Amino acid sequence: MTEHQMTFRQFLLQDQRRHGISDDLIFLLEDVATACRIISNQIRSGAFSDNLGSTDTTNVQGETQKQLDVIANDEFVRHCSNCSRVAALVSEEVDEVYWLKAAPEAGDYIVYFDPLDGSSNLDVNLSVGSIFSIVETTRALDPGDDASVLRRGSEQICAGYAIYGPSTALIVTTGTGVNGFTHQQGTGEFRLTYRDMTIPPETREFAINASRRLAWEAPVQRYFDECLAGTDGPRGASFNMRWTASMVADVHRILTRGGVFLYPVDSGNRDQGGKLRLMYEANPMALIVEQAGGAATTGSQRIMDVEPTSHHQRVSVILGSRDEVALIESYHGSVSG
Ligand code: P6P
Repeated sequence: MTEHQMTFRQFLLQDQRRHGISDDLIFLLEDVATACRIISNQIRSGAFSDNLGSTDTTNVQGETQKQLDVIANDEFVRHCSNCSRVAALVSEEVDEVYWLKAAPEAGDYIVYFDPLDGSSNLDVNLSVGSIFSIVETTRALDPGDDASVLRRGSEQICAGYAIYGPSTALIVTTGTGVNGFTHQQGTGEFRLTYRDMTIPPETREFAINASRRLAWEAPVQRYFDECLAGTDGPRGASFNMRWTASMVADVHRILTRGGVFLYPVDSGNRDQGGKLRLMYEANPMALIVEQAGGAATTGSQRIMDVEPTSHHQRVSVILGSRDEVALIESYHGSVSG
């Protein structure tokens, strides 16, 4: 069997032999893969099962829920609940923490997830994704005390995402690099197709919602304007821009060919602390990006060092090619320094 044909399960068993990941984590990751496989099928058949529309409910973020947001959330809850080691689930779609064990123990897992990120893209048939993060608790959780699920991103043992694009792929790190698996129609297997993903340190491509330029803080405006100044400007180079309105799709492109992604706190979202959420968007993507040789910062702090204060906390996100991220951080430092 060539590595390219290796299934997700076979890769995880190889990972276990090489790095000692536990049976429970393998089972949990297989359950996450099953949830993503089912969500992918729901999306692709959505037009025929009339579930692409919106519900009449809003989630904790104040966003109108798509039917598929609810379906994807329920699939993650159903499948992650199979593992007896999962003590708690934190979902972007639900205010309260799902407590799955009356007496959580040290060594249990907490799973944080955004079940369907970028779901506003569903209406226009563009890429969406699911994001997940797994922490192994070193101290018993206090069930019912939502604050007890708060962990820094540096405590993650695993993170990943599924991208539902022209093909469905599952990208995962368990702390020893980043690997990706494409869903194979017919067999239903996720097969190894992206081995040891790495992000080039330099880039000439950035991803940002440029319509928010007037709201950005000075360091981000400076970075953006210098990129647009082209070869005669201070960067001495021309830049390309991409913005997909799906963090998963933008991060996947950066993992595939480099780049930098920015969703900074600005005057329009500062009251909420930013747009993107720390526990189930920024932290998992930060682990993946760092494991691929990139960097992930708030502009002033490494994302995975942020001490969380709420499980739906938002944060400024700048991540991707490490030299570009370092330059943007230096602009922040020159303002605050
Ligand atoms: P904007 C999707 O709603 C999301 O949370 C991320 O996936 C994405 O990067 C961002 O928001 C898109 O934001 O400003 O383009 O709507």
